[in-house]
Amino acid sequence: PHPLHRRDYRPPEFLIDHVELRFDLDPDRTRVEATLQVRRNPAATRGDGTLRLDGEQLDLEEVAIDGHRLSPAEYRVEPDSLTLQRVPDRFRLDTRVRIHPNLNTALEGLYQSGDMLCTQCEAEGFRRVTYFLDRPDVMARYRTTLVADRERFPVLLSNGNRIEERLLDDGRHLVSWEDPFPKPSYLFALIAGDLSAIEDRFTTASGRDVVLQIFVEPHNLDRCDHAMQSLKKAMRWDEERFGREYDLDVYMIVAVSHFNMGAMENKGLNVFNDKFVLARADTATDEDFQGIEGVIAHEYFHNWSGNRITCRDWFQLSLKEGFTVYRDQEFSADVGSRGVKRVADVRLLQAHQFPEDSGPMAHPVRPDSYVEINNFYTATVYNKGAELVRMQATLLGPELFRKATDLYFTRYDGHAVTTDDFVACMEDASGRDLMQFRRWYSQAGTPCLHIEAHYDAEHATYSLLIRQEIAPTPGEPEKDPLHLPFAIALLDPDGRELALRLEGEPNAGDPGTRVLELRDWETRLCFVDIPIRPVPSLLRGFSAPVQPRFDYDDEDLLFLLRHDSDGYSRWNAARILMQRVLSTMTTDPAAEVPAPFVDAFCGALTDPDTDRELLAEVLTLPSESSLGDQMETVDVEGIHRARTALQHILGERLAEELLRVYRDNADTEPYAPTPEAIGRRALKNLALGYLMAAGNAQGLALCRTQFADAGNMTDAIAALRLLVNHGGEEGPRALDAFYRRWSKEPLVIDKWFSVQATSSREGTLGAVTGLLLHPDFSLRNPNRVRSLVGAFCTANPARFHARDGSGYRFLADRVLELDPLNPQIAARLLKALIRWRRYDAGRQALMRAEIERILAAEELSSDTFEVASKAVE
Ligand code: DPP
Ligand code: ZN
Repeated sequence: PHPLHRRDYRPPEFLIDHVELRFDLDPDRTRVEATLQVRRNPAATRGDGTLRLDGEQLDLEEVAIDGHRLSPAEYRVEPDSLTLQRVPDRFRLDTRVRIHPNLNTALEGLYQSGDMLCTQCEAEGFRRVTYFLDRPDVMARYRTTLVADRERFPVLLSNGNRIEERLLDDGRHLVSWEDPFPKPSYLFALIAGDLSAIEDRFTTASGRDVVLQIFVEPHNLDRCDHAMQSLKKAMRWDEERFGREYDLDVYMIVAVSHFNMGAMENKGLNVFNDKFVLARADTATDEDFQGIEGVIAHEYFHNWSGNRITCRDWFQLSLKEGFTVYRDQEFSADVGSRGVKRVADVRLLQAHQFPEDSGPMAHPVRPDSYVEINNFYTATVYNKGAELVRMQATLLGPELFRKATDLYFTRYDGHAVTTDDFVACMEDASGRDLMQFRRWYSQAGTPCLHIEAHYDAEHATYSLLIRQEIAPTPGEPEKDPLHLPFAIALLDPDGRELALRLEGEPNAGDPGTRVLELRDWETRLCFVDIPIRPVPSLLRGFSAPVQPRFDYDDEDLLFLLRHDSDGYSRWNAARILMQRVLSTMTTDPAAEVPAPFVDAFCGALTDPDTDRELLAEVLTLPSESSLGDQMETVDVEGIHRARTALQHILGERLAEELLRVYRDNADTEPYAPTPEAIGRRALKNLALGYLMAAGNAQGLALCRTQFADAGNMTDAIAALRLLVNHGGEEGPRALDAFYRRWSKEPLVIDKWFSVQATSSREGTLGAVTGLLLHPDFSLRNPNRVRSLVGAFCTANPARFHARDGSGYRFLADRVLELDPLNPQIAARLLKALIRWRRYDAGRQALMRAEIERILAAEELSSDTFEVASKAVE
């Protein structure tokens, strides 16, 4: 497989204005007839009239140009294309192909999920449906006719509005859909199934009446409410915050159980992984409820940031994903708690994007090359991309940013554009120069900010020296300094924010946060009129995706933890304190836990004034993986031992307070996923976790009761996880009871698999290997694979990184089994192995050997090949 390069982009030589599709649907054999209106692209250089259409795994039966059937000598079929020579400047192309949805285990194109048929066309799945110019800069209007057995597939959906529906005389029926908006092929969708829907309505700001429907299998009808409420909230929010209205008469969401990604924003017909639709208090956790709200909103927001305005090519993926993630983050912050949301987003970025950015697959937010685009649906493109939009919003301020997004939506409506076009709108609307800022899109790697501070009591000045450092990444040995917003406050001894005046400025502003801009490798700042040594609150709100390095003393961190009004900064102070304690305990198992640390932990735990959800974030120890990220060489056993020991110590020393927190936060009202109630449950279960880690007898009794009586899945699964980790006979018994109760609920059974895969018990790999044979396990369902194999390999470092390499062998075996079935999922799993250079020599050799074993396999998908080969380059 060869890489594609961004610099090779050329406009398409031909355009397709209109597409007419007719599907005779059958899981074994589906016939697809396509009529394409093709014409030369006046904006492209004229070639010799050769038209090469993308197409994979299609059995071609017929091709005709302007009604004349071509003989096989007049076209060429290759495994990935259909080529026609000397075509006219404007013509009608008819093709007829057969496809086999029930053999499609890759879940790209048209496939079978349970009893239904569905599609996934992003990024390049449409070429498995019919021959086409399958690239996002070819935008066409679609009319789609679906024909299928009426008993088996009573519901037939596609994009846009329904324009015809009738019965045929052979027991089949026909439904036609027309989408008035031109769209790229990756936004095409169809659904056929025996589905029920909940229905609601929404009236847009300008008075358009929209029908909202969520389609699910009939037995799931009672768990769509939260998704529907989330959708309506998102529609209103986008009108208010971004001035964006919905544009069709109907908005449909369909939940399917076999899905590679989270969800898909097809025009007017979103297809969702059912995990992000279905929720009822007893089957879904608070995290699930929040995930649903976020993903429903994300896909809805794509209607403007993605569909009306799409990407010119796949190198520009972050144009729609970075911007849409930013939009869904802001939505969740507005409808929930802003501080908590920011902390959660930063935690995610640090846990997934930072490691990616320093590993062998590091790439810029706008990549320069790829072998397989499916490998680039990454934390960098999505989450770092969102941070780039956030920084631009910060640099412009709310009014100008809104002006800039308005300009973007007007200027490019109906077009396929680039991230550069997006930044140009930011510049044009604000008059600012973002030339240097653009480097963020083209340069990989996480910058380090080395910060030094000096307080001069005599002159009452506080000066900072900030140095940027960016380590080389694959293919990019030299880096340039970045332009970034740096938010700072200086706190007086009472925790109040000072009014800040930089040397040379006439007046101080109001007390609070100051956003400064850094551009150079080195920046010196001097604040004047600072009467007393302040404590700096740095990079407030995590104003840029960088790693700040500042040598705080413990006292200042304890002070920030107590006083800082910025949620991120408090959380960060707690993290650094915890990392320090854990790092000492990792190297010296006999080390004492400092008393001020325990006191501060206790103070936060019993702080009545802070949002409980934020407290739960602040009081959670850094994960083993994130502790490993802080070390030169990851000390797998040392970290696990230290973290377990610290949990134990805190649980023991603070038993009384933890028990009180547990009792004070018990649920009294019926379940509701409100920020307040979510916070109570989070804090309660956090307390229970520490008690259980310490083997506290009362804690154990509470945990048993909670497991037996839980009125919601959040509490049930938290108790189950603790009982399983606790060991003895109780864990297996609880697992059995849980399985018996939920065996008919696939999404709950996913959790049952996950709890076992992430158990810290010694025999976990054996248990996980055994579960591969469980009748409910299947390599063909991505959610199931993620819940067992994915969870073990990414969320259980102590067991996955077993010194004997058994975890690595287990993963490589699964990748090799999965690759022929579903390359996307196989390649994604393999990413758990690629940061082998971070480990000791023994583990390095074992990990590398497994990657080499994969590379030596006879047939490898381009997905898996790309990840494996880049890992050992
Ligand atoms: N475009 C989808 C999303 O991120 C992923 N396929 O919403
Ligand atoms: Zn998206």
